[in-house]
Amino acid sequence: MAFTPTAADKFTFGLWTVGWQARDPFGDATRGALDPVRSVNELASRGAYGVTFHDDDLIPFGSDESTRQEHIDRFKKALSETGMKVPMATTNLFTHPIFKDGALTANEPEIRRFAISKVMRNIDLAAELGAEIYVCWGGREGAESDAAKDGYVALERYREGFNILGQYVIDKGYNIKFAIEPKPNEPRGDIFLPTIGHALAFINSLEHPEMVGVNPEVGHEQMANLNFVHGIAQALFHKKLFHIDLNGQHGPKFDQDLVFGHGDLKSAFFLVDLLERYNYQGPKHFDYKPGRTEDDRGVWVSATSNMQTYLALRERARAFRADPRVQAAIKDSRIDQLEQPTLKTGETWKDLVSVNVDVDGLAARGYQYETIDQLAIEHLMGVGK
Ligand SMILES: [Mn+2]
Repeated sequence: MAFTPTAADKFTFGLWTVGWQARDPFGDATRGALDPVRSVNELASRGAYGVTFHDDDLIPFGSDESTRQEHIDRFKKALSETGMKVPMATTNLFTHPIFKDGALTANEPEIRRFAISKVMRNIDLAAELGAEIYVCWGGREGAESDAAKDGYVALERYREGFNILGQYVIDKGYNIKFAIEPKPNEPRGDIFLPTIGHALAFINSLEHPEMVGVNPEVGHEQMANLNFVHGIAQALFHKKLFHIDLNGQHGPKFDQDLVFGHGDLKSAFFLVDLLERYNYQGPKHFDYKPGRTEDDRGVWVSATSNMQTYLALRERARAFRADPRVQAAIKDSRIDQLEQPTLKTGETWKDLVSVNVDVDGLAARGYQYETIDQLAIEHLMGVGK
């Protein structure tokens, strides 16, 4: 494909994505460990803007102080040699068995205190590396049995955790905001803050809601059978789209983390259309997993595919919007009338007390959405003209 990613596209990848060794609940790793320095170099050479990491992706859990510093120094050297940025960082609060009952919502205070300490330590590193977004995915914050966890009290502890971390960032003077990543289930049977909507409501309960937004992931909302484009529209509407995780998923089943566009392609098309029309300026972060079937070559092919697919969809979406037939269809279907406020200037509810319209005529009208939908499909397939 003729699409060349550039730094201006702000494509970023988690170290854990290309670095996934493809261990799953039924099978061992199919690939060796990947040196984060190599990941930085490979991604830079393919046009990525930056990388992101969990603390444990870079510094193995339990490393002593000097080992920790060696890992950080090597990583920083690779960043400065390639010009790669670190716009986001996050904490691994799910792999180590200490977190098997959760981190910020673990029943035991000792574990919650350890978890917050682990987050604060990595926030220091995130700030040092220039990250402005700190993602919080609560993969283990949940339960398999409602007998095991009080869902009301768990939210109180979750809120307490975010309030402590928010105060930490304020007191340290860091230029960092948090982004909550919702997911309905997996690894827990049910995870707290399962969707974009749950997270948005929760944020309003915090001491500093302005410091917290969302990091929605394509596959996570689709696992809940929700419309990701609508979810992103609502996050934008509330000015809470601080970050985004792009990948692919085939509806409600286990978390597939496919390459972006390799799941629901039509939804991906309208997602790119929305992000571009509303001028989303944050990183376009790929949180995917190269197939377990792939070797090293397949890993890097799939990394490039994510970026190529985004750029191809952007081109298709622009062509769709520029097509005079689409513009005519928008008018013909009266789609643009949604922009007109319901009340005219100076009107109040009093003007709606007795509304006389042609009820039968309006009810009989067809919208012709089938026309614009087919135009979208034709542009998506590259046969529109
Ligand atoms: Mn996922």
